[in-house]
Amino acid sequence: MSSQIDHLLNEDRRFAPSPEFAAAAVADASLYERAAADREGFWADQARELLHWHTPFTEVLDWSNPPFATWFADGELNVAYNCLDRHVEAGNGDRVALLWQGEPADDQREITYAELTDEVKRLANVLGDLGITRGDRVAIYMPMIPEAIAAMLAVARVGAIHSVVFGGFSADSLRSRIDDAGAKLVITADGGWRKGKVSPLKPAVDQALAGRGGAGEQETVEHVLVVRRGGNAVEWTEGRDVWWHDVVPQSSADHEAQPFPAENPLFILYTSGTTGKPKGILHTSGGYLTQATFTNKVVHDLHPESDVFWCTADIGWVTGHSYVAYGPLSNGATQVLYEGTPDTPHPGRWWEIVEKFGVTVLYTAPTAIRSFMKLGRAIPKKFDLSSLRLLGSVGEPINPEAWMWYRKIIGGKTAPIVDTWWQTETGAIMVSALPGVTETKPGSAQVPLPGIAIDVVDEDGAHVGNGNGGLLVVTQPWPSMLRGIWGDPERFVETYWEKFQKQGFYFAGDGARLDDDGDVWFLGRVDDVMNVSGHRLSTTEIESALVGNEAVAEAAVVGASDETTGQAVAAFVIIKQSYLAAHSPEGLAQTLRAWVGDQIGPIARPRDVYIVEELPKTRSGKIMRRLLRDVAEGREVGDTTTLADTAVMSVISAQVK
Ligand code: 6R9
Repeated sequence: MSSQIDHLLNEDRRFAPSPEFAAAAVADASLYERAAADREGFWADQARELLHWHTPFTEVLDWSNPPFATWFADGELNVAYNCLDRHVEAGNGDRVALLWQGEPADDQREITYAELTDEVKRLANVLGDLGITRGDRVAIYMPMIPEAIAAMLAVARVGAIHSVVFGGFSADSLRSRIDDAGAKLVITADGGWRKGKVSPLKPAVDQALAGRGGAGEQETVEHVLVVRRGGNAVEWTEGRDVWWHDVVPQSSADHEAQPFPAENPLFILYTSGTTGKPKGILHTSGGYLTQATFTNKVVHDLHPESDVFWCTADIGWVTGHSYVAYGPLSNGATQVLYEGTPDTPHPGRWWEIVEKFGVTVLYTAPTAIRSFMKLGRAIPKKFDLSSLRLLGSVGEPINPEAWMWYRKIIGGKTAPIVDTWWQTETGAIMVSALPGVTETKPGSAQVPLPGIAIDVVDEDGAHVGNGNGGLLVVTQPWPSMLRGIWGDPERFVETYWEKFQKQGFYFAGDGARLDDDGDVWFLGRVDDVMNVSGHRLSTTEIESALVGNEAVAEAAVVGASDETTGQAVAAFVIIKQSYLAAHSPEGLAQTLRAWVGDQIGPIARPRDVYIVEELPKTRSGKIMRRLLRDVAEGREVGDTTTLADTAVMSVISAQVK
């Protein structure tokens, strides 16, 4: 066992749920028992209990043609009906669905389930007028405004397929996604508010669609539907462009939701990150909605009549699909939707929102938590956060120090934390503690959810056993699993199923380790695993050690090629302001090198420690280590188009030189 495993296994802090929390929790241990006794029956129960089926299903899972699964295939439902109409019909039309906060402080709207249902029905009629029918693809390129949620639901309502493209992506990224999906309609806004000013969107759509339709080029887009939000001037293509406010309010609010088969495609979502053509991950309706609804309910302990849920993710990534658009609305919950950035107009904006709306359940990413840590506790302490009773984390491994800070400073030392592992491909949460049931452990995502079968295996697919590291696999199909890669079934098989073809396991691409209790610790993507002098080292492990030092606010580690050791550890660290003032950069680098050596072992001691002001991140908050590797290896920095802030890399390159 390597020294880094020992380091992780040294984590002995445990937090049992309080008796009060456990007593009121949605989940209880019987879920595990039921699922263990009959996995498919368990999911069938969830699908029947949590959703309305226009036509009840009799089949559960069909796995006769792996890896192509179907779930509940002979059932019929309407996803939007499940998220809207049924709540109104049950007498909850007056419940607030969206507590929307625009970035400018006085831009605020409360939208009830009845109002949102109305808006979606009108929009569904407009989509019909624009020629959108079942199976058509609609690109959505919007800021975080209620119309964005309405757009997703209206597309779902008519049985069409949405492809949400993050509003910060470039015209080129939008173009390639429109092309790959063959989108017929683009729904956008003139612009949205970001960092204190209007950030235009429509010009990028115009640019993406400009000069198309020539010889050999097939322009699939027929119309662009535009919400007025930013008030910025926009160009207009007559006949193609349509203002939302010219057509939606005028349209009829009578629209009956038609049933569609459970396997009707719901959305395509392109995965960000690595090189090459983006993959259009395809999700369908019944299984996806079952697992999104179930996990949102039990993992976020959602009590729709009393909770105020806030998932801070943008709708441009999967967390915004499952835990902003679909999960909370299917559960009939009240949620906050915030348009702007966390630091506008002041660094306490999020905490101000928590106080203002009385947020009870907060779901966010480790990168956000660490950037708040960097600013210091004084900022959140200015606000009343006592409404928060449960905290969630997603997107990256959360290092124990950030976990503890989250618990103490944001959660008032009482709110349980659920560290939830899943992917665009899995559609919904797969590995997480159940609040009120599981004793939590800082840094570990812990256990598969009831009904989910995972394992940690070696290169040959054999279970590694407790105390060992390996690769995370999903060993049984699950309801919200991806159904394929849009237009590329071969790539789907190759990417996820070929590696463990013999066993029929889904390969997630994540390294993981089982501790002595059998709990799962995620170690980052396997492509982020370094090999230093023949020792396997995880980037996450070393980052976690660095952040454990009191001087460090944030850290990113990469393996840089090294003549003698194969790879060497290169660390990029952000130092807390107070330490920067009092210490020299050389002294700090020296101290941190020794610190990592002490924490993990000499093998993990970074060769280079670069002190920087910022780290390159994607819009979903993932550190782009590939770019840091370019810097550490002295290469020209590669493609930065998926960065949230494309200027960051030139700043870092300049600082490192
Ligand atoms: C939901 C989402 C998926 C990748 C995944 C893994 C990393 C997500 C994590 C986590 C450790 C967690 N990841 N949650 N790693 N602990 N709780 O993030 O989807 O954008 O597709 O990313 O994110 O590496 O493979 P997506």
